[in-house]
Amino acid sequence: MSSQENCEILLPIPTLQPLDNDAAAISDDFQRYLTYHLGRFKGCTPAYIYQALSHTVRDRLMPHWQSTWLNHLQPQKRRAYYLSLEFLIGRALGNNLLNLAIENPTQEALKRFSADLEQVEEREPDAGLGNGGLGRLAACFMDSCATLALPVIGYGIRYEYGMFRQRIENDEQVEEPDHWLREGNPWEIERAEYHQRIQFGGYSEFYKDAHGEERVRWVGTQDVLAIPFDVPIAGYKNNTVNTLRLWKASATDEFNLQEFNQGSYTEAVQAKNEAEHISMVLYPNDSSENGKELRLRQQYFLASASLKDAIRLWKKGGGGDFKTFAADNVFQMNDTHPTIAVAELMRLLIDEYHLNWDEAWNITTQCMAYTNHTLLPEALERWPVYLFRRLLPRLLDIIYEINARFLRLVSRRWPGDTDRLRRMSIIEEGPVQQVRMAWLAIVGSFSINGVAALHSQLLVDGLFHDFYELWPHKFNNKTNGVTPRRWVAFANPALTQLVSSKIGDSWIANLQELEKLVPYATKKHTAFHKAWREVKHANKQRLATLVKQDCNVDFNPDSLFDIQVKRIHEYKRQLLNILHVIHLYIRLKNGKTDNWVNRCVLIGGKAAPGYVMAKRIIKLINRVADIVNNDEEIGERLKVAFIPNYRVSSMEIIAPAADLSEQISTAGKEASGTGNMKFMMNGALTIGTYDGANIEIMDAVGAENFFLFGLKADEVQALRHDYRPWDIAAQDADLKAVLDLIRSGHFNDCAPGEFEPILNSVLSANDPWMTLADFRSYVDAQDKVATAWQDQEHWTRMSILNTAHSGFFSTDRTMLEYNRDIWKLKAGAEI
Ligand code: 26Q
Repeated sequence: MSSQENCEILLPIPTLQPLDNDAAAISDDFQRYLTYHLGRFKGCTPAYIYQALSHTVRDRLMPHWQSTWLNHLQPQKRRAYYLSLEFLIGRALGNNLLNLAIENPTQEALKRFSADLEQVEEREPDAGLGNGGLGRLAACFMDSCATLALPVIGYGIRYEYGMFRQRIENDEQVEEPDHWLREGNPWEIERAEYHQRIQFGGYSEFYKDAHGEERVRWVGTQDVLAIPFDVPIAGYKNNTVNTLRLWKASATDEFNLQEFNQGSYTEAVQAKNEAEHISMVLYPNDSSENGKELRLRQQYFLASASLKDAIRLWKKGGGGDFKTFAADNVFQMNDTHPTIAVAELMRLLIDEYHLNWDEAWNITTQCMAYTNHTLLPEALERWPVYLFRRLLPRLLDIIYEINARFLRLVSRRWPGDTDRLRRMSIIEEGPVQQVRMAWLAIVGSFSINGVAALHSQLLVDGLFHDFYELWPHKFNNKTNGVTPRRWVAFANPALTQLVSSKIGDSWIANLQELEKLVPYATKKHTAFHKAWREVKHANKQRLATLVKQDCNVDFNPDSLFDIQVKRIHEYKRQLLNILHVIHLYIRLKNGKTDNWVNRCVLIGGKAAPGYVMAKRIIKLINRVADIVNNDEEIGERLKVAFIPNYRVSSMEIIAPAADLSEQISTAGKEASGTGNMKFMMNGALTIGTYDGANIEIMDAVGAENFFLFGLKADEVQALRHDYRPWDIAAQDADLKAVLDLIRSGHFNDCAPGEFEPILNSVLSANDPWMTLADFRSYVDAQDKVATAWQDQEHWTRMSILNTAHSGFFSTDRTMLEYNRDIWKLKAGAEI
């Protein structure tokens, strides 16, 4: 792309006026897209109906997108940028219809073409640009920022392939590529004119500038272009449309030409391929896998492109004097993944804008903020220094300098404390030197937050304690949330209607208003209670249909729906769940059916492709399901299913249908959890450990409406020194029976010893997840669940109270707290 092409010509583009939203206007536009744009003259497949409808809806976002954008670009308007390697958006069509409040006319318009809106919505592939909680949180944040009219721009990567699709074959996970862009993406707009050039490789060169100043430039690099694609993020009925800007990697032209002129056409194409690899695929592991060069490339690609773009926007909005840059801009880093941004901003300010070190450092440390999402030490990102030296040599110079200055500060504060220096150094010494990304983030940021009260406390007590002693003011908590638009209003229209019929509909944008449901909960035997149960029953029917279709298992909606969906990880303890299922199975086989409560247990989630134990757990779940479901003696008393390919759009069906939400991680391991909040909002009760946001959920709803069990985080730590799981098993006949049954090969599929590694892990004194330690209290809590279920009126009351007290867990609240404490932005048209 030549610089001329890059020169913007200002056109007299008018302010767009809102389009008509009646069925006739929508149907006219739809027809025009189908014919004039897509060239479909007679019949057409559902895929084209989806395309045409999406464009019709996108047009209706455009006037608001234009006005929001112009508003955000006003001079001196402070903006926040959410930097994240993941945005797990899911589908857009239904959500946009909801936010524009045009579901009804759209439905009517489609009827004129004998098309059904629900079926059309099903055509849309999920935008699965994330692994799980962290990526979905970013998407919920974007939704709330738009709804609150906060000037926040999301920056991410436009992965060609999102999270892999999971199939279950012979009870095992099989991964398939997710080519979600194959049929085009009507929601994105390419803005090639705003591309950025990203450098890799090369070396640092020292030179004197025209004024004789010593400067450094990064030269001899192999460059890649970053092309932005914008996705509109609509606020809820508020005429605001924010922007999610996703970068695609593309080869530079000269890169190709150089090789091409030397006659090596294939090499030129290969270079192009390599450049474009950067945005090819999302890494599918949710606890970090260290050392993969392509991943580091992705991280720098995102950080550099986004910072350069933010500076460009700032300049365009009148910025020029970097003294005001930190007053105008704040960057929120979603975990350590984009934290190379700290060093990149320093590089840009020093090498490109010629600020001195102290000026640049002051700016950087006033506009960077870091959110931590994990306490697991193995998930803390470290990159080998040699990789940095090869890929990002100039950035390594800067990191070394940041570290040298930082360690000087530490040694002034704690003279002679070499052990502390070693602990706090951004560079970890050892056989292979490593860059500790979390340390870089902490040193470079003015705010560091955890994602639930317990998690934030554990951070400052443990992992980040040294830094907390140095800078206590930097640390804060921001308890996660979820957006009630997608997770209640869109996913659960029947409940939405029922709630709104009692308390009006302003709760959708002000979730604390759900408290008004409390009086309706406490009055028993009312029509409201009955209607509440009917809504749940219908949602369970909808899920049962999906389970039948995807798992070929019969779920009876009259049974208790007991659900655990999330990534498969040992710390999340899907194993504990399945041990309980086996325990119930044994009880039934022994004829202990008194006061039995029929249960349907649903488990779903993806295992990282290289996580052998997680895959084995999936297999065990499926084997147990096969045996239990096909046992005639068991019948409807117990059903078990593993739902394949758990994703955002399946949660939209699952959450509204849950009676019981399983949040059973080892205490101190789950930073927050957000599925727990989606279930609670939809009236499920939680069975959970004292971990992550479960604690705050229990505080909000009251211990009497929550099934708590298990060791607390400090008890887990204390027990570690003398953990004897085999003694626990020997002393608990029920547990022993469960383990014996697994060991007997009862669930094996002609594969002797196949679940031995699972038994060994739970029976090991070093089992970090201490599954057996919580078995007894988990089973007891499950028995309380069953007893509670038998009093349906009481259960209904608890269910309503869960929804009523879920207001705190709206990301609207979370975003208001980020804004109050960290971003300090002015909403809407205020400047
Ligand atoms: C890192 C390096 C290389 C490759 C992959 C990764 C990687 C990718 C994703 C590491 C971690 C993740 C995702 C982590 C995650 O989802 N954490 C969850 O974040 C939620 C939102 O805060 C919390 O609710 C969950 O408790 C937490 O597990």
